[in-house]
Amino acid sequence: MPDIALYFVLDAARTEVRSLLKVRRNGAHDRPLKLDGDELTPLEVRVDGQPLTPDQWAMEGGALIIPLGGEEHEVETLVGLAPQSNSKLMGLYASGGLLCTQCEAEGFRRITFFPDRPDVLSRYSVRLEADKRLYPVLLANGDPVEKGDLPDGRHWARWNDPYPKPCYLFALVAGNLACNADSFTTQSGRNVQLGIWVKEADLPRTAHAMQALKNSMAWDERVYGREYDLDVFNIVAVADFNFGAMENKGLNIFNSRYILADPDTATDLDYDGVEGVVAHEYFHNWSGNRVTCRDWFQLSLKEGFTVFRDQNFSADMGSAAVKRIEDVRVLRAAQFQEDSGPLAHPVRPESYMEISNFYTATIYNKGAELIRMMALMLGPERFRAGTDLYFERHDGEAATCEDFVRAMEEGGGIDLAQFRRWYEQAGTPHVRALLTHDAASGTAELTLEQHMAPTPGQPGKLPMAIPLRVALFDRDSGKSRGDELLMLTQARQSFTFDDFATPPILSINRGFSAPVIIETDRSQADLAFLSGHDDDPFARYEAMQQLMVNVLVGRVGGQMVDDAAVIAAIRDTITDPLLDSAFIAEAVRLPSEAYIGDQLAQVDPDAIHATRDALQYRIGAELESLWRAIHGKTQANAFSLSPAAKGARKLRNMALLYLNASGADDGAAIAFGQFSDADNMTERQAALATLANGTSAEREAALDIFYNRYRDDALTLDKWFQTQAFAFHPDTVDLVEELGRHPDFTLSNPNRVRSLYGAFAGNQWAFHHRSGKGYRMVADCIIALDKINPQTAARLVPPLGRWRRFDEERAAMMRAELQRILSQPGLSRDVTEQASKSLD
Ligand code: HT7
Ligand code: ZN
Repeated sequence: MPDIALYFVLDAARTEVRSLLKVRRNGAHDRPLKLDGDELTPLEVRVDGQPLTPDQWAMEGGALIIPLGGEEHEVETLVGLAPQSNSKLMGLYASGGLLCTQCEAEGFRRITFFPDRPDVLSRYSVRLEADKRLYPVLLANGDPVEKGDLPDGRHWARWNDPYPKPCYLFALVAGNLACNADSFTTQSGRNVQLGIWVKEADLPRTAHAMQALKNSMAWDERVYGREYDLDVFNIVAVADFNFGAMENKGLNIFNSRYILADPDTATDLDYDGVEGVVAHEYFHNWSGNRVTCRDWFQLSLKEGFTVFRDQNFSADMGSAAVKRIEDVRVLRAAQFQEDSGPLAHPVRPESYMEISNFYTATIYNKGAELIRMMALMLGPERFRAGTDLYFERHDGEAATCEDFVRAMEEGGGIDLAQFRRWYEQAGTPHVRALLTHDAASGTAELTLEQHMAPTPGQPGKLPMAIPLRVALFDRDSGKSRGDELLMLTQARQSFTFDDFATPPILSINRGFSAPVIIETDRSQADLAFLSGHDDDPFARYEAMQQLMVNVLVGRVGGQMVDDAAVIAAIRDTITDPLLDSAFIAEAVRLPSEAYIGDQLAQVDPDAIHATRDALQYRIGAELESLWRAIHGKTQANAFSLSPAAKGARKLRNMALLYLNASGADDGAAIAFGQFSDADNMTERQAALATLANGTSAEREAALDIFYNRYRDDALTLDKWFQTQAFAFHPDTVDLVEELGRHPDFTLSNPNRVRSLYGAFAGNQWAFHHRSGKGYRMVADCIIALDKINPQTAARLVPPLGRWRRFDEERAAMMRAELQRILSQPGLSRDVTEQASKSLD
């Protein structure tokens, strides 16, 4: 399909789409032309200008089948769409008065008949026509070429995209939008017009996104030598969106959550989210658009690589150490859980029922770790040689993960034969590390053993190639001899280190060099040493976490484990003048209840909650005066997004949390004071969250004030729902049930659904309430939402699929809910796949 011309007559109730396809037979065969379609009816079909009668074409499961005689033809179809009734938010749909599209993965077939697969690359010319009063702005991919007015208050615009692209990158937007306009001059001196399009009232909230875009453009030139290739780059923010954003060529469409930010409504985390997602979508212009995927099994080719690129960009824009800690926390929470459950799949999957279910933490975050390991093994110059070769060799092509690995091998000069298993084998490797010391010879020996548990469809696993950054610390001097990169390639392997008079202390998987679970029997004393001395910030953080995990897991298992080492390590950390505040806040944060559960053979949500709460109380009470002092340090200057200011807010919020955990009489009053006085959302929401965990009178007051202040601002009201759903409150399960009936709750907006039910399902203590009510509520939501938006419904299923990890009673109730979901008539393919795999 070398060329496609599309003609849209746009209207929310009834849109007409005429498409003209240049069709060329691909190879020697006599099969008819098959054009994918989903909920489409052909109103006209023409071949080479001649109308076909209905007996000259056929419908086959939504697809249009047209027998064609020659080698080349022009095929024309006309269809009618109803964007305002499209609640799936795939294809062309209406959102807050706008008309917009979402085509990845298979939405284009809901707009027109077309071979909807990523390896069909075509040049697009698009004409949009609409009522000028309702839709004064008409945008599509590529560059604008012509526009004009029509009688009866109508107008039109034509856009051409010179770069052949797969149809999943097609986009249009029509609406009443205001533009934050700016420009960027590329390294070769070309001027690019940048536009961020939002509702007029939201314009003041677009500055951060624009700065992020310009920083991303400069960063991709500097770090990867990649320049932008069109004259315009537009971004549009929409309120109803199934995902974070979409990298359509020259016309990115965003969930407004990842564009709009100001200090009054966005937390520092939200600001970072905007920066990261703007960068991610921009970087796709090369890793995804110029080089795209041959088929959807290769999804991680673009997603894993692009996540790796956006993570490094954000690290360069702020604190690299803290960014790495945050990224690993997300990986462990989302991907390690996925890898150990019924939905585990390789980074390059071998089958799927519904591709939308495969936009997972494994494809994105583990995929990024694979690229990170290759970059580590190659070093910066050879990695850059590999990416240069990849872009040069595959520009304009639909490529595979194998193509990427081969470019790394040839460009970087490395053998990745065994490394390829990371793409094939699902599951997280466990690495057991044992360090022994021989005083007579002064040698230390590190023995590493790896194993991987079976995953669905993969009963046996082969050893992986695991790059582990390691350092040994001399016990007497407190110094290490520096970092070494060890390659663990066998099931069991030993490494020797000379000249150690006394047994050294092991620092392993520094920087989280490989996405594995390390098992060691390092003592609490050795972990305490590393938590205070390790010169790798990630390893230092990790030692602190392990210290805490040992206490928590031991106590949940009924052992009397002393917490003195934890409290001393926290005291040393918060009083260390050389550490920055953001790092301190990360280091002293207790592991989440879910993470503690992951370390146990069976999850006991009540015992975990009580044990974690008790340790939090001890840390709060023992160090109360220090928490008070930290919290009392208010910021002298006006609000700023400098790393120092963000770090100070993060640490102050942590101090507030521990102060409240200490049981101090004035805890709620201090939290309410912070809530009332804050000049920014980071401190306001943290105070609200702290109050929401308790039962004070201030809790209700703060929730009411927050609601009344932000009731007309959907993105900020999401925080009100989310904070209550996340709260460690004894009645969270009942409160969430009530919130599901709140007049501001709606199933038609994915952000709102995720804020309430997504957050609730991530609150281990509340969701796994022994009554089973949490399971029933989430299942009810999935069943109701499936009729409106199956993609978003399917994303709520995985928490129910973790039943094997719980006691028999809870497991039975979770299974019963999965069975109830599966028994619904007309259930979508999306939810059917997730629920049936979860039951297996
Ligand atoms: N590549 C984009 C994926 C996406 C998506 C997938 C399924 C359904 C809706 C969707 N919206 C966007 C986003 C990204 O990774 O950049
Ligand atoms: Zn992406």
